[in-house]
Amino acid sequence: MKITLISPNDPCWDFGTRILSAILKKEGYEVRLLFIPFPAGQRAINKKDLKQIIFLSENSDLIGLSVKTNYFSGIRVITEALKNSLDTPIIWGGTHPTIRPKECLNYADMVCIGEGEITLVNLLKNMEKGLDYKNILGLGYKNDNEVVINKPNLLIDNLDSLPIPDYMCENDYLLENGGFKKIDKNLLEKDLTRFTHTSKKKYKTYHTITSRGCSFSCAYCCNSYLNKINSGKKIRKKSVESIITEFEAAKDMLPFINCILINDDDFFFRSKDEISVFAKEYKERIGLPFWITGLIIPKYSNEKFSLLVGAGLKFIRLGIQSGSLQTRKMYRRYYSNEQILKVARDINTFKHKIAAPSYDIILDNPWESDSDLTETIMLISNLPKPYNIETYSLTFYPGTGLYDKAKELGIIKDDIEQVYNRSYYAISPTYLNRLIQTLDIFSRKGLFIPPMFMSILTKPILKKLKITYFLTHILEIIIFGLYYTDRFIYYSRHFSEFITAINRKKMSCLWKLD
Ligand code: B12
Ligand code: SF4
Repeated sequence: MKITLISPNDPCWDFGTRILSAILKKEGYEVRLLFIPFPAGQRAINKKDLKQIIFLSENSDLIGLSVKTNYFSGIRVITEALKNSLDTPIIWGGTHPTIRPKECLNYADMVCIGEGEITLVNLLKNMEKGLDYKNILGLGYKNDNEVVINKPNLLIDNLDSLPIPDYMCENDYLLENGGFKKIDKNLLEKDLTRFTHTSKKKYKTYHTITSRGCSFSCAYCCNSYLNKINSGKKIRKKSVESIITEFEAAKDMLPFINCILINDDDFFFRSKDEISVFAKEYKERIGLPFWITGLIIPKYSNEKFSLLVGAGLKFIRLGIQSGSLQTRKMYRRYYSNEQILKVARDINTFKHKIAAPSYDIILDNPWESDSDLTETIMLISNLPKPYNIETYSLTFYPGTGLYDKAKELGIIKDDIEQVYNRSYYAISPTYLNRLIQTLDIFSRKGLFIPPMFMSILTKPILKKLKITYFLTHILEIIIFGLYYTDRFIYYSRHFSEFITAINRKKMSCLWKLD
């Protein structure tokens, strides 16, 4: 049987699709992968591209599409085009169908709820044998006009049982400007260079994830929903040996890689002993610089961090989210500013060995007051230098506590426009948001604004004096002069988000309470 899997992600970081492909190939199925990287919240896909997608999906026995909320609209357009031209059954899987299966069944014939490995193989086996597949766990489908959602499948407890993600480039295609290109190792090599956390060196990064789930349940994150449907089973991890074996295989498959990026939600969940074994094995058997993008403040340990730096850790990203205790409580992130500063100071002691750490901040929270934002600004300006700040515009993903709250209060009236099609990069250009972005721009340039100066800039009196208008424009010039030039390469990749961000400048605030 032949299966086409369509991913709206970049070829270098769709772990779900890569692992499904490996599983299906192991079971003897023929797999074709189509990567159609969508900029978040945008749906630009033209007729020529759609024709090629149809052409490349022809003669498949099943077409599977991976759907995150931000890609719902684009995937819907592709699905409708496929349905208009082919009779092939279509299944959607991923976070969005897991959370909103009924909605997805308006477009797809079937949906996969939760992890796809077992469900997809069971489905294909039954289809192959002509057996009824309607009782398969984790499957949702339409029975005439009735929607049937089966119970979710059991989670894969032993992640070591999974095969190495499929990077064989046997039958993979990437949609770029000008149409689909067959992915070979050369194209993949270029692609792996695109996403680096430092512009100074062109890292060819192998992206991966060594665990599934998170021990936290933040109010804006889908893990809060997944933790519920997975009956409290929060986190599963690969053994150290299995991780190192994967990295060795990655080096064999992709001999050009010179860096590894671990995308786990919560890597520091591992015990000190485990991290110590990992560090030793990694240094001896892999020896490449590596990055970790999931460190949660309460899980920080200087001993673990030191072991990882010794093994080659070069970059770390942490979520602070807000400097306001009240906002963090709302997010269910329970730690104090003192804890954040302590972790930041500890990390700073490694500054000669690692790149500047990156701190995530969430903006555009409709329940945050100016004084909450001021606390964030003051916290950032007190962080030990150097650092980078990544700002995101709060997006209310379905299934999360904050989505429910925003819906109840009438903040979200139109899910498609206000959630699905919304770019999480489009920060509203308010004065205080600008100040935060300015701190980031300055820090990226190695310049740091003293807290005293920020404390003056955030004084409410400045607003009353109407000086904010003037300051905003000065900051705008700085932003365009430093920020956008500095991030030109990044934004050329996310061009439509950049345009959205500029357009948003015309709006005063994205989320307004009625
Ligand atoms: C690693 C990660 C990333 C990585 C890699 C993204 C990727 N393409 O997978 C990076 C850092 C790039 C990333 C970016 C983003 N991410 Co992210 N990310 C994750 C994280 C932590 C793990 C995802 C993962 O790889 N899991 C392991 C793999 C094996 O699982 P999986 O991808 O879900 O796939 C399994 C099933 O879903 C299913 N499945 C998936 N597709 C299909 C298709 C078919 C046909 C079938 C049958 C089954 C199936 O089977 C797979 C194997 O079991 C999740 C958190 C989470 N709990 O999932 C967030 C998460 C998926 N990300 C999320 C978001 C929003 C984003 C961003 C859009 C925005 C942001 N601010 O982070 C960007 C998008 C950038 C981009 N262009 O893709 C949200 C999605 C919310 C939603 N409702 O859609 C999540 C859930 C976190 C959250 N905020 O709540 N992310
Ligand atoms: S710590 Fe990160 S991954 Fe875990 S629930 Fe919170 S936001 Fe989600």
